[in-house]
Amino acid sequence: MKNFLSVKDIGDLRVAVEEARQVKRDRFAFSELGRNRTMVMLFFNSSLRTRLSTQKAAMNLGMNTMVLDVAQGAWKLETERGVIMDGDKPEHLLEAIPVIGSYCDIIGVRSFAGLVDREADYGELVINQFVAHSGRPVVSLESATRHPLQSFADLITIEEYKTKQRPKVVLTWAPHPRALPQAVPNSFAEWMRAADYDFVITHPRGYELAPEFVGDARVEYDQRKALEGADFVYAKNWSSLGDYGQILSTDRSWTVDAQKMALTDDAFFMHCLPVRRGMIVTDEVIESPHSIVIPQAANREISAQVVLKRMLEKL
Ligand code: AN0
Ligand code: CP
Repeated sequence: MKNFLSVKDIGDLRVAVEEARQVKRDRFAFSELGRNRTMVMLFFNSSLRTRLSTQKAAMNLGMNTMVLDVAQGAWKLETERGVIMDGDKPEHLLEAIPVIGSYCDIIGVRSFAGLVDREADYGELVINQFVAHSGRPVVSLESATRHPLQSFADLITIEEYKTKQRPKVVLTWAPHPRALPQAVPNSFAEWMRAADYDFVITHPRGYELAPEFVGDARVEYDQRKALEGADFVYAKNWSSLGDYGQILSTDRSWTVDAQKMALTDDAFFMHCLPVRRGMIVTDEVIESPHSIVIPQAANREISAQVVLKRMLEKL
């Protein structure tokens, strides 16, 4: 695997899920593979799970890891070409990227959507520069439009918990006080469609996701109708795409509560975390035996390890 930026980079999903099972059975089976190999993880945004699970996955493979928080201690980086750098950013990405590349074998990058310039975000201007100029395989740790390590972990989790061949999976928008990117729902939709589940997306009007991610998935504006008979409920907030980066609603009638879960076929509750209780989901639902958010987060180590293992095998 050269880069890991979207579902396209993983190939056959059945093979990938089988490889994940293998890694999970013995996560130290390939601890020689990464010997004397180094991974740099670069964070433009905060993280708990991605930082720890990806670092753990790299260590399981015997790699050395270095983590850099751009906002804490590094020079602030200019990302646009052609600007006169007379502001607060002393270094340009175009120098920083090859420099970082010279110190490592694999680069992981987290760079969220800015939610101001839709074209720049959907053109993936930051992560694409890493692909173009680092000379190293690049792993997305959540880019402007996708979060593939999360979606892969979501797929592994659904495969572990499903009791039907083709479960009904419902992605539901839920309220949040801050504007969030569309990366998690975009990516989730892309992977669920590739997995060929019975996949439904529900959100208030105005929260339509980009057609290239929705594809032929069913969109149902009535959340209750969407939840009927669901086997998995995946909650997530995102800001508007049409009215780019805006919060159009904080309507708490969309919060996932026990009444909503009662409409489902005893569904499992999922969320990528971090999650705001009382906004996205009630305490009762997230603490219920059918909440699988913790095993879902634990599978982040597994998805990262499959991806890094494949990259190491190609170095
Ligand atoms: C981020 C998002 O919605 O993209 C990261 C989720 C993994 N969430 C927040 O910023 C709260
Ligand atoms: N789900 C996820 O990516 O979490 P972090 O933002 O904490 O890494």
